[in-house]
Amino acid sequence: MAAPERGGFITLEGGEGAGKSTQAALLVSRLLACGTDVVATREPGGSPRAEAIRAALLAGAVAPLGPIAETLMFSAARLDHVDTKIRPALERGAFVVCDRFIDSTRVYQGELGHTDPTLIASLERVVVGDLKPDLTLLLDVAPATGLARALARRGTDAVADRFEREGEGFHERLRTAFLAVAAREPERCRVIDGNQGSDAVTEAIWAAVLSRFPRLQLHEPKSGTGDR
Ligand code: T5A
Repeated sequence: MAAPERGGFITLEGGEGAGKSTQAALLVSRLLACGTDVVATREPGGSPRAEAIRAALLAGAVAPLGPIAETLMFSAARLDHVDTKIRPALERGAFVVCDRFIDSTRVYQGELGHTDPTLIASLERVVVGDLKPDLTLLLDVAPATGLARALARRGTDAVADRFEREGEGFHERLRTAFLAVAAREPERCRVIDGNQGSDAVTEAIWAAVLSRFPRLQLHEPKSGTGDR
């Protein structure tokens, strides 16, 4: 029997509060409506062992060990996530929609954390190998908008995570670095204006997905059926 066609690997990237989780969930619903097998996941985390590492990273427990240790921990989480969840899903022909992936490491630990880019590239080769995303959607928002959204969602009583605690200058640099990463790989990355209302962002994302995976058009429910 022929092996199933490899599914599509889609990642969403961007700064804090850019709308990644919101749009990832909407994209998953839309892919499901096309009758596709879809796995929704996120980083850091996505598998039980990687989720345990996520808790330590976002609580800031690893930061005192320094930027290299932090980079290694993100990579350790990714290794388990790729091996136990992403690769098996793609091999069975599913779509994988992942909230953050390699570009977050390149930007947060590399560009902003000053971890040597050759170390980041080596880790990427070992951990991810040829499993690069087919499509990366970069949600680009003004840092103040993203931070205000993240704060509104969290509520004022909850504790900000390690990265939300950084100042606005950090988030400006984050935005610039994500845009630079996308510019270096234009065939993989699509920049989506995340400052727009949620519906407009959803439509821009779907247009990018259809352009990368035209076969989905054949399975798309007719508009107006409310079937999304
Ligand atoms: N990290 C991660 C690294 O440093 N290295 C790595 O390798 C990886 C993988 C993850 C942290 O880890 C770092 C990066 C991060 O700092 P997280 O909690 O997963 O932490 O953080 P984020 O991914 O940044 O999640 P956020 O929740 O902050 O942002 P999202 O997912 O982009 O935003 P979302 O969808 O939750 O939306 C936030 C709020 O805005 C509203 C939503 O309803 C929600 O209330 N909203 C909109 N409002 C108006 N208009 C729109 N278009 C809206 N879209 C969403």
